[in-house]
Amino acid sequence: MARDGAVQTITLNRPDKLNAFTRAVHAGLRDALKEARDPEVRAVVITGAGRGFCAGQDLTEFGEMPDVAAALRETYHPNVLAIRALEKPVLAAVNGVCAGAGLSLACACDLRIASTEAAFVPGFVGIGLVPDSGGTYFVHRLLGAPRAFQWMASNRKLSAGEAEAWGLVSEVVEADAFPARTAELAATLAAGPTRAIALTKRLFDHADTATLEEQLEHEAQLQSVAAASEDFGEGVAAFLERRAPEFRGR
Ligand code: LHQ
Repeated sequence: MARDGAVQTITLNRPDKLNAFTRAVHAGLRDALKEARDPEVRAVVITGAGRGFCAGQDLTEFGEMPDVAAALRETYHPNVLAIRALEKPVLAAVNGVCAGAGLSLACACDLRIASTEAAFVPGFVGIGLVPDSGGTYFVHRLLGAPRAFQWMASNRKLSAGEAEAWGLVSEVVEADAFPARTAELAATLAAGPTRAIALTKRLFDHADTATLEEQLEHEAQLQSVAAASEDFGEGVAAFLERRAPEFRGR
């Protein structure tokens, strides 16, 4: 975990095993996401050490998992929910291969960029499992049901370029330029009006299941919250003074 100004970077760090999830990896992620709640943190990056992003569940720990559902509830679910609850943007910087619950983790984030070295593998179906850790929820929203189903029912490895063409990632960057581009994008996000960005995230999370009437009402309510922020005052003042706004995230 590293802090650079208002950006907190969380690096999954088991490079020899492509950062596959163990209990220790879950615990580290949980602590880091807790720390990311600090209001001084205005953007979070999740990435992987070495050549992988995250290969999902460590398959050698499966034996220690007599109750799979209980293990998911205890280890994966709190972290997925913590990412969605963070009131700031979370960027998945997919540096290398992601598979299984590692793919779900990337998709739980607010946006994804990929290195040319990245690849995306469903994983679950390859070992006879269903997508979990939000895999069905997020992938189906990102790709649409037909494409998501066809992909998750195969175990096809998607290249970074294909992932971009499908809209799974918003940008692909040459591997040697990837760390710098990640830092640049994270800094731009961190310099934004954090309250408004967080409220937008909340609105998007509800948009799929709301009626239009409900969503209009939700927007109106959260707009009154955004309109009470200091950053709104600064945004309007900067516009009128013809200068760039200096948002402070409150
Ligand atoms: C690994 C893993 C791995 C251990 C690579 N475990 N060592 C959660 C909990 C409860 C219930 C069920 O579901 C879940 C969620 C899930 O995530 S289920 C899906 C689990 N993940 C997978 O099935 C993916 C397995 N990995 C792969 O298919 C490949 O490794 C990928 C496509 C990710 C990468 O392939 P390569 O680039 O060819 O790398 P590699 O296979 O050579 O892996 C490098 C090393 O990492 C190797 O270790 P070694 O000591 O031989 O160098 C692998 O054994 C290890 N590794 N994934 N999930």
